[in-house]
Amino acid sequence: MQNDNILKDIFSDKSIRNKLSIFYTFAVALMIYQGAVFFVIKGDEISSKGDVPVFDISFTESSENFEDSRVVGDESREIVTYTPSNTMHTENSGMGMLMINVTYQETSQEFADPCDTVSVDLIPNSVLADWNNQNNILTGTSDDCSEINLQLMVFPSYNGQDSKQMGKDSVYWTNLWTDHSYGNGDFELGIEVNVNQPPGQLAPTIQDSDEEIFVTWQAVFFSVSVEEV
Ligand SMILES: [Ca+2]
Ligand SMILES: [Ca+2]
Repeated sequence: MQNDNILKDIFSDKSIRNKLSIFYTFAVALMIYQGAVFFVIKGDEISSKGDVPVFDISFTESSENFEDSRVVGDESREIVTYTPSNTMHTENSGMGMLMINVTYQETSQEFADPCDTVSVDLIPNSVLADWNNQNNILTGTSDDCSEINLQLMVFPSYNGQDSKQMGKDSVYWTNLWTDHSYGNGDFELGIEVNVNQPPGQLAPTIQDSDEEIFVTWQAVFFSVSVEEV
């Protein structure tokens, strides 16, 4: 009877045998797939659990320039001020640094009148800045009509250099480089003039008595960009 050996009958039936081989092929393929999923996808997941995120931090700079001038009398001191605009503060992440360029010529039009002696100093005040940074140049002097350049580091630790940072999240790094309080206020520059008279000056009516000093303030602002690598 056929009932005596059902398995034998099944395997002797060609169509059933084909169906079974398709089933086994599928089963083997499924096992290979599952193994691949575990070793490739799960494996990656497992190894990345211990990884620390890395962020690219970069800065885009923009500047605001403000030009001013002042006639300063002999042996006098004048103070000129500059207030970075609110627009620059709100449109950027922070103010990085302040640069000041001072120029002058001898304007008396007297023959052979030598350049005067000009001294300038950026006055440390209540405006938040990195006033003690070793890269600051807060004073300068000139007696040959050469320009004077001062600089103040404003946002602590800002140097404009892109960097990679590990750990935390993008909000943390963005907040670290976002602060509108630095450089927010009135910067004050003191200007002193000591005139140098033309040689052999005898007539008191044509003495050199002052000088016009030109000041260009440049506030360098930056916007921070944080991207996970
Ligand atoms: Ca002079
Ligand atoms: Ca002069």
